[in-house]
Amino acid sequence: MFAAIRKGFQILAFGSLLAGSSFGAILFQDNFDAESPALNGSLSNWFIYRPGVDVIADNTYFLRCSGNAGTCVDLDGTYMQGVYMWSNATFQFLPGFTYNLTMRLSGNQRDLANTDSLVVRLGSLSQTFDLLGSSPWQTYTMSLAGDGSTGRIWFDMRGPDNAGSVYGDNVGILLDALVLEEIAGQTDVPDIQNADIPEPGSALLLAAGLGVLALRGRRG
Ligand SMILES: [Ca+2]
Ligand SMILES: [Ca+2]
Ligand SMILES: [Ca+2]
Repeated sequence: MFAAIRKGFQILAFGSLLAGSSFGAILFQDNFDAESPALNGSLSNWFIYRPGVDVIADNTYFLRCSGNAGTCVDLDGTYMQGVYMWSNATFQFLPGFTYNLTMRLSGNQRDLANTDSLVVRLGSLSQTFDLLGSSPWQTYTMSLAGDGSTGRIWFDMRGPDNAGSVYGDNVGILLDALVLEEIAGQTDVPDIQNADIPEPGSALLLAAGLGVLALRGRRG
Protein backbone atom coordinates (compact mmCIF):
# COMPACT_ATOMS: atom_id res chain seq x y z
CA MET A 1 0.00 0.00 0.00
CA PHE A 2 2.79 2.42 0.92
CA ALA A 3 4.61 1.49 -2.23
CA ALA A 4 1.50 2.30 -4.21
CA ILE A 5 1.16 5.66 -2.50
CA ARG A 6 4.82 6.43 -3.08
CA LYS A 7 4.37 5.52 -6.74
CA GLY A 8 1.45 7.92 -6.82
CA PHE A 9 3.61 10.72 -5.47
CA GLN A 10 6.30 9.98 -8.05
CA ILE A 11 3.75 10.12 -10.84
CA LEU A 12 2.35 13.33 -9.38
CA ALA A 13 5.78 14.96 -9.15
CA PHE A 14 6.63 13.85 -12.66
CA GLY A 15 3.29 15.13 -13.90
CA SER A 16 3.75 18.56 -12.38
CA LEU A 17 7.12 18.83 -14.11
CA LEU A 18 5.39 18.06 -17.40
CA ALA A 19 2.42 20.34 -16.82
CA GLY A 20 2.20 22.93 -19.53
CA SER A 21 4.29 20.96 -21.97
CA SER A 22 2.84 18.69 -24.60
CA PHE A 23 4.29 15.23 -24.06
CA GLY A 24 0.87 13.64 -23.92
CA ALA A 25 -0.49 10.69 -25.85
CA ILE A 26 -2.94 11.81 -28.50
CA LEU A 27 -6.26 10.02 -27.96
CA PHE A 28 -8.20 11.76 -30.71
CA GLN A 29 -7.73 14.47 -33.30
CA ASP A 30 -9.79 15.97 -36.08
CA ASN A 31 -8.85 18.78 -38.46
CA PHE A 32 -11.94 18.18 -40.67
CA ASP A 33 -9.79 18.38 -43.81
CA ALA A 34 -11.08 15.00 -45.05
CA GLU A 35 -14.73 16.09 -44.83
CA SER A 36 -16.75 17.03 -47.89
CA PRO A 37 -17.69 20.71 -47.89
CA ALA A 38 -21.46 21.08 -47.65
CA LEU A 39 -24.10 23.28 -46.07
CA ASN A 40 -25.77 21.33 -43.26
CA GLY A 41 -23.20 18.63 -43.97
CA SER A 42 -22.16 15.58 -41.99
CA LEU A 43 -18.99 14.87 -40.03
CA SER A 44 -17.47 11.40 -39.97
CA ASN A 45 -16.26 11.54 -36.35
CA TRP A 46 -19.31 13.24 -34.83
CA PHE A 47 -22.94 12.44 -34.18
CA ILE A 48 -25.08 15.46 -35.01
CA TYR A 49 -28.06 15.39 -32.67
CA ARG A 50 -29.43 18.87 -33.40
CA PRO A 51 -28.48 20.08 -36.89
CA GLY A 52 -26.60 21.52 -38.28
CA VAL A 53 -23.09 22.36 -39.33
CA ASP A 54 -21.75 23.92 -42.49
CA VAL A 55 -18.60 22.16 -43.62
CA ILE A 56 -16.56 24.99 -45.09
CA ALA A 57 -13.66 24.82 -47.52
CA ASP A 58 -11.17 27.58 -46.79
CA ASN A 59 -11.91 30.82 -48.65
CA THR A 60 -15.47 29.93 -49.62
CA TYR A 61 -18.47 31.95 -48.39
CA PHE A 62 -15.91 34.61 -47.41
CA LEU A 63 -14.74 32.35 -44.55
CA ARG A 64 -11.17 31.44 -43.66
CA CYS A 65 -10.24 28.20 -41.92
CA SER A 66 -7.42 27.92 -39.42
CA GLY A 67 -4.10 28.33 -41.21
CA ASN A 68 -5.95 29.66 -44.29
CA ALA A 69 -6.15 26.14 -45.72
CA GLY A 70 -8.16 22.95 -45.69
CA THR A 71 -11.65 22.57 -44.30
CA CYS A 72 -13.31 23.72 -41.08
CA VAL A 73 -16.75 23.77 -39.50
CA ASP A 74 -19.32 26.54 -38.99
CA LEU A 75 -21.14 25.32 -35.87
CA ASP A 76 -24.33 27.15 -36.86
CA GLY A 77 -25.65 25.55 -40.02
CA THR A 78 -27.94 27.07 -42.63
CA TYR A 79 -31.42 27.95 -41.33
CA MET A 80 -30.75 25.74 -38.32
CA GLN A 81 -30.56 26.39 -34.59
CA GLY A 82 -26.86 25.79 -34.10
CA VAL A 83 -25.41 22.35 -33.69
CA TYR A 84 -25.57 20.00 -30.73
CA MET A 85 -23.15 17.18 -31.46
CA TRP A 86 -20.87 14.75 -29.72
CA SER A 87 -17.88 12.63 -30.64
CA ASN A 88 -18.62 9.12 -31.85
CA ALA A 89 -15.73 7.98 -29.69
CA THR A 90 -15.98 7.70 -25.92
CA PHE A 91 -12.93 8.20 -23.74
CA GLN A 92 -11.90 6.89 -20.34
CA PHE A 93 -10.68 9.61 -18.01
CA LEU A 94 -8.34 7.67 -15.76
CA PRO A 95 -7.31 8.86 -12.29
CA GLY A 96 -3.70 10.03 -12.33
CA PHE A 97 -3.96 11.57 -15.79
CA THR A 98 -4.88 14.98 -17.13
CA TYR A 99 -6.93 15.28 -20.32
CA ASN A 100 -6.30 18.36 -22.39
CA LEU A 101 -8.72 19.24 -25.15
CA THR A 102 -7.13 21.77 -27.49
CA MET A 103 -9.04 23.33 -30.35
CA ARG A 104 -8.92 26.24 -32.74
CA LEU A 105 -11.94 28.53 -32.59
CA SER A 106 -12.76 31.64 -34.56
CA GLY A 107 -15.57 34.15 -34.25
CA ASN A 108 -18.28 33.89 -36.90
CA GLN A 109 -16.30 36.21 -39.26
CA ARG A 110 -19.49 37.84 -40.58
CA ASP A 111 -21.66 39.41 -37.89
CA LEU A 112 -18.58 41.01 -36.39
CA ALA A 113 -20.16 42.90 -33.48
CA ASN A 114 -22.29 39.97 -32.32
CA THR A 115 -21.16 37.53 -29.63
CA ASP A 116 -21.77 33.83 -30.15
CA SER A 117 -21.82 31.45 -27.25
CA LEU A 118 -20.50 27.90 -27.47
CA VAL A 119 -20.67 25.32 -24.69
CA VAL A 120 -18.02 22.60 -24.92
CA ARG A 121 -18.06 19.59 -22.64
CA LEU A 122 -15.32 17.07 -22.02
CA GLY A 123 -16.67 14.32 -19.80
CA SER A 124 -17.96 16.07 -16.68
CA LEU A 125 -16.16 19.33 -17.50
CA SER A 126 -18.17 22.12 -19.15
CA GLN A 127 -16.88 25.42 -20.45
CA THR A 128 -18.59 28.29 -22.27
CA PHE A 129 -16.76 30.23 -24.97
CA ASP A 130 -18.22 33.65 -25.78
CA LEU A 131 -16.57 34.89 -28.96
CA LEU A 132 -17.12 38.17 -30.76
CA GLY A 133 -17.74 37.70 -34.47
CA SER A 134 -14.44 39.47 -35.13
CA SER A 135 -12.43 37.21 -32.81
CA PRO A 136 -9.52 35.72 -34.83
CA TRP A 137 -8.53 32.05 -34.90
CA GLN A 138 -7.03 31.15 -31.54
CA THR A 139 -6.14 28.00 -29.65
CA TYR A 140 -8.29 27.20 -26.62
CA THR A 141 -7.60 24.47 -24.08
CA MET A 142 -9.82 22.69 -21.59
CA SER A 143 -8.20 20.55 -18.93
CA LEU A 144 -9.90 17.67 -17.12
CA ALA A 145 -8.41 15.77 -14.17
CA GLY A 146 -9.14 12.10 -14.75
CA ASP A 147 -11.77 10.83 -12.31
CA GLY A 148 -12.39 7.32 -13.56
CA SER A 149 -15.41 8.37 -15.60
CA THR A 150 -16.12 7.70 -19.25
CA GLY A 151 -17.34 10.42 -21.59
CA ARG A 152 -17.34 12.14 -24.92
CA ILE A 153 -16.58 15.57 -26.37
CA TRP A 154 -19.73 17.68 -26.83
CA PHE A 155 -20.41 20.90 -28.72
CA ASP A 156 -23.54 22.94 -28.05
CA MET A 157 -23.67 26.03 -30.29
CA ARG A 158 -25.85 28.70 -28.78
CA GLY A 159 -26.41 32.37 -29.40
CA PRO A 160 -28.93 35.13 -28.98
CA ASP A 161 -30.38 34.27 -32.38
CA ASN A 162 -31.04 30.71 -31.32
CA ALA A 163 -33.40 31.58 -28.50
CA GLY A 164 -37.10 30.83 -28.67
CA SER A 165 -38.47 30.10 -32.10
CA VAL A 166 -35.83 32.06 -33.99
CA TYR A 167 -33.96 29.66 -36.20
CA GLY A 168 -30.65 31.32 -36.33
CA ASP A 169 -28.70 33.80 -38.37
CA ASN A 170 -26.66 31.03 -40.01
CA VAL A 171 -23.43 32.35 -38.51
CA GLY A 172 -21.72 30.65 -35.62
CA ILE A 173 -18.35 30.01 -34.09
CA LEU A 174 -15.97 28.20 -36.43
CA LEU A 175 -14.13 25.08 -35.28
CA ASP A 176 -10.90 23.51 -36.55
CA ALA A 177 -7.88 21.42 -35.47
CA LEU A 178 -9.12 19.66 -32.34
CA VAL A 179 -6.81 17.41 -30.28
CA LEU A 180 -7.48 15.39 -27.12
CA GLU A 181 -4.32 14.47 -25.21
CA GLU A 182 -3.75 12.27 -22.19
CA ILE A 183 -0.93 13.45 -19.94
CA ALA A 184 0.48 11.52 -16.99
CA GLY A 185 0.01 13.37 -13.71
CA GLN A 186 -2.56 15.82 -12.50
CA THR A 187 -2.25 19.44 -11.56
CA ASP A 188 -5.56 19.58 -9.73
CA VAL A 189 -6.25 16.42 -7.78
CA PRO A 190 -9.12 16.19 -5.29
CA ASP A 191 -7.61 12.85 -4.30
CA ILE A 192 -7.38 11.77 -0.67
CA GLN A 193 -3.73 10.81 -1.27
CA ASN A 194 -2.89 14.48 -1.52
CA ALA A 195 -5.21 15.83 1.15
CA ASP A 196 -2.59 15.95 3.91
CA ILE A 197 0.31 17.31 1.88
CA PRO A 198 0.65 21.04 2.55
CA GLU A 199 1.33 23.25 -0.45
CA PRO A 200 5.10 23.77 -0.46
CA GLY A 201 4.65 27.49 -1.07
CA SER A 202 2.17 28.14 1.73
CA ALA A 203 4.09 25.90 4.16
CA LEU A 204 7.28 27.86 3.54
CA LEU A 205 5.42 31.14 3.79
CA LEU A 206 3.83 30.07 7.05
CA ALA A 207 7.18 28.95 8.45
CA ALA A 208 8.80 32.19 7.37
CA GLY A 209 5.95 34.20 8.87
CA LEU A 210 6.17 32.35 12.17
CA GLY A 211 9.94 32.85 12.16
CA VAL A 212 9.53 36.58 11.70
CA LEU A 213 6.91 36.73 14.44
CA ALA A 214 9.15 34.74 16.78
CA LEU A 215 12.07 37.00 15.99
CA ARG A 216 9.99 40.11 16.55
CA GLY A 217 8.65 38.67 19.79
CA ARG A 218 12.14 38.04 21.05
CA ARG A 219 13.42 41.47 20.07
CA GLY A 220 10.33 43.38 21.13
CA1 LIG B 1 -9.00 22.14 -41.05
CA1 LIG C 1 -23.84 28.72 -41.29
CA1 LIG D 1 -25.86 31.97 -34.80
